Amino acid sequence: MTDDAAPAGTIKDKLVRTKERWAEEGRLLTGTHGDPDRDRLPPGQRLVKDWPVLDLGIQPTVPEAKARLDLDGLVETPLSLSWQDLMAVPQETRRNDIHCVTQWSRYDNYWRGIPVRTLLQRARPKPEARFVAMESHDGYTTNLPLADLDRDENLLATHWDDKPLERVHGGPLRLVVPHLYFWKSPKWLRRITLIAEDKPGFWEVRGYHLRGDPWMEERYG
Ligand SMILES: Nc1nc2c(c(=O)[nH]1)N[C@H]1C(S)=C(S)[C@@H](COP(=O)(O)O)O[C@H]1N2
Ligand SMILES: [Mo]
Repeated sequence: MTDDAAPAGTIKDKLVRTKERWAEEGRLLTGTHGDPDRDRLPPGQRLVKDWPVLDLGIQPTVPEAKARLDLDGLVETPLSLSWQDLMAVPQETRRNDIHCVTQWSRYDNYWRGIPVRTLLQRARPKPEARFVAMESHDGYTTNLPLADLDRDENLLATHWDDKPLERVHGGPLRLVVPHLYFWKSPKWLRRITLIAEDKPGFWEVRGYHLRGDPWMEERYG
């Protein structure tokens, strides 16, 4: 491993433009709603067996010595955790399906990591905190309602299939919020900031939905 969080790549401008056009055209919309109690695949999605890599093209190497996670903003106790601090938090496992807005879904992903709720309970959100803004080592940003982050199934994943999470999939630390489209699950996560008003991230300012529920087809908005 290198001793710095070195970016390895450049932004894929073509991918960004294509996805902006999809948002303008409302591509892939079926105009229906899915029922997660009845169907396993959300509307307009297609099942894959492999695990695609999807990002802006900058895949930073984040050595564990430099991996920090800050949880700040509208909290009583801001946290700034080193890798050692993070590894001292009890880990749990989850199994879930993931759904990318570019149409692929993948079933039965087996994660290990830190429950988001453990850290939220330590930081203690203030009553006026209603949204979160997140930032990653590649410069990627995305946002969520706090209620969508504060869920039992959400993990700060360090492992996938009992192996350390690969760099291309966001290792050493990524968020997994399985009930929303996968662009709401930032890889190489660096900071979570609780805020009062919603703040659109990278894809949200380019036509993508503020919340992103795949069952409601909240692709664009
Ligand atoms: N830091 C970062 N996180 C990111 C992205 C990104 O470009 N940068 N892309 C998002 C998108 S669009 C998807 S579909 C998933 C893809 O994760 P994967 O490459 O592990 O499949 O990561 C999300 N998280
Ligand atoms: Mo995506």
